[in-house]
Amino acid sequence: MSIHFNQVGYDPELPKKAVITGKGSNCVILNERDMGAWNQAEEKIDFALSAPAYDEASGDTVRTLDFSAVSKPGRYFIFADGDQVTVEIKEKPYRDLCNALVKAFFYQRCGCELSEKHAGVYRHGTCHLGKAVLVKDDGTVDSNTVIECSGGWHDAGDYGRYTVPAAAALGHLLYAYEFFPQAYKDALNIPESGNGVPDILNECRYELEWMLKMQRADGGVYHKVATKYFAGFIMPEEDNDDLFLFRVTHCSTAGFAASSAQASRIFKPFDAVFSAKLLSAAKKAWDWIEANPVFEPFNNPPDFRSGGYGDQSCEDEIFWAGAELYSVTGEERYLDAVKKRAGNADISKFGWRDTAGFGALCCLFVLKEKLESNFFNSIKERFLHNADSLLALTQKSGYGTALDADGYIWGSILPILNNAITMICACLLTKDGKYRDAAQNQLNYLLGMNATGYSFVTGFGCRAYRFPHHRPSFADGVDDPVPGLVSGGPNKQFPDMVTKALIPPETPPAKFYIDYAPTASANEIAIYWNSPAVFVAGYFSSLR
Ligand code: 9MR
Ligand code: ZN
Repeated sequence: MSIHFNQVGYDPELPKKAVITGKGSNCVILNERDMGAWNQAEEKIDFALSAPAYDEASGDTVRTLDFSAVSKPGRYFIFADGDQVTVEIKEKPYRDLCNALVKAFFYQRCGCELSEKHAGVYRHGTCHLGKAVLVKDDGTVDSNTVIECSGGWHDAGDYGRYTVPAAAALGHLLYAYEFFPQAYKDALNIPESGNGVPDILNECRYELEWMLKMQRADGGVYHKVATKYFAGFIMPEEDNDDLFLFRVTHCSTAGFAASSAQASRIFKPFDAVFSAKLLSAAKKAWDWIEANPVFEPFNNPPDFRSGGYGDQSCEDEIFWAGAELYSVTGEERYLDAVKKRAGNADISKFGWRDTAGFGALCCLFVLKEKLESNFFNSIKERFLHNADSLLALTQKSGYGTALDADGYIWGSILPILNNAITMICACLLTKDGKYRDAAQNQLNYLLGMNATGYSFVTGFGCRAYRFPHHRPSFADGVDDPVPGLVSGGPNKQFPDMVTKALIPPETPPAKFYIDYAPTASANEIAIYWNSPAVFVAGYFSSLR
């Protein structure tokens, strides 16, 4: 395999790139229509490749094929170096992808049945309805605190439900909707479809209703609900172990304040009552943070094994929450908190640990008219400066990937898509197409233009990965995995034992990947890897 390309397709009017790892210096592109009549081909068929370049992250020597000149919709064969692939140029190439990336959240729903009507062969029974009992940091149980907290999405390939990553996933989804509403329809065949609310918001509401249950009367928000150990590779309805609730943390509370305030703004035109409920919950969470200023990092109690999601600071969540709350209430105290933290905030990060990027989006796009110009401009300048550094990173990479060789961590798809978001927003701010083009390379990466040659979305692409570390996909007896799930991708930094045993240690970082379900460290899926993909695919779907 030497042609690495976007297996889902190319938009007729956007740049078209593929990466070739073989030896030749040119290639042939032929429209399917012209097969058998080479010499009468309507379009140019010979394409020169770029000069060879060494790509550090993969160890590959690569040449870039730029076939932007081909713009007629159709199926084309690319021949290079003895390899042959079929690429598609078509209108709205990312529409189905974008829908599936959103629908994937429906498949992650917990606490309800997924009926055949909505889930087809991926249907499953009701799961995780039991009440959860609070476990203290020392591992003992507080039997006086037992709550009903069913609902929400399973976090990832496991069945835990964690509020910290939930806030980040909601941040991506809600901004995706707010920036590109035209990309999201009310017809994904989920139970709420047709209710007049776009399904991306219906899906967010499912998570928000659960998060509201995770809030204590004093405003604090519990960190997570999970079983003591990760379940075996069984269907969710078969996972009947006891559920535990984990204490209120600063990051879960501040992250909840941020995403519920943001949601209250976005839901207002659809459902004023729900919007008001979210706002009052967000304010209460904020007040809890103010009343509890001493940060206490979270660690799993001894012998408890679900996702940790521990963080060393919640200043970035407070920065984000302050911005969202200011946007809804106009109260100066929230703005003061934003200003106080802006200088130290890493404003181009949109992940479960670092969330200040969402606060920056609020400042740059939502609060634009409300902020003093000095403050606004300083954030804008820093944001664009970061985007320029990412642009430089993509130019250094043979695959055009916005990630350094040492950036292939657990869930490397997150920084890659995260960086695409920064570049997309830089394009929205400046109208400079160079950011859009560099962001497009990250979408191409997701869909196969990467060193592994896999498309990292199940069901999308001729070489889509097939064996996610995802319990339902493994246990449901269906050959194909649940569609629309994004893999975490290559991870050399922190390989699990299975990956270590199977991949030779000298393998370069961008290839430290195997499409094999047991490898949690490289082939798991997670809600906050799908959600940035929803943003990026939504942007590229909404361009024309
Ligand atoms: O996404 C998380 C990643 O940043 C961490 O390095 C990794 C190891 O702690 O955990 C990842 O999150 C997992 C979570 O702990 C449990 N559910 C599955 C998540 C994705 O692998
Ligand atoms: Zn469940």
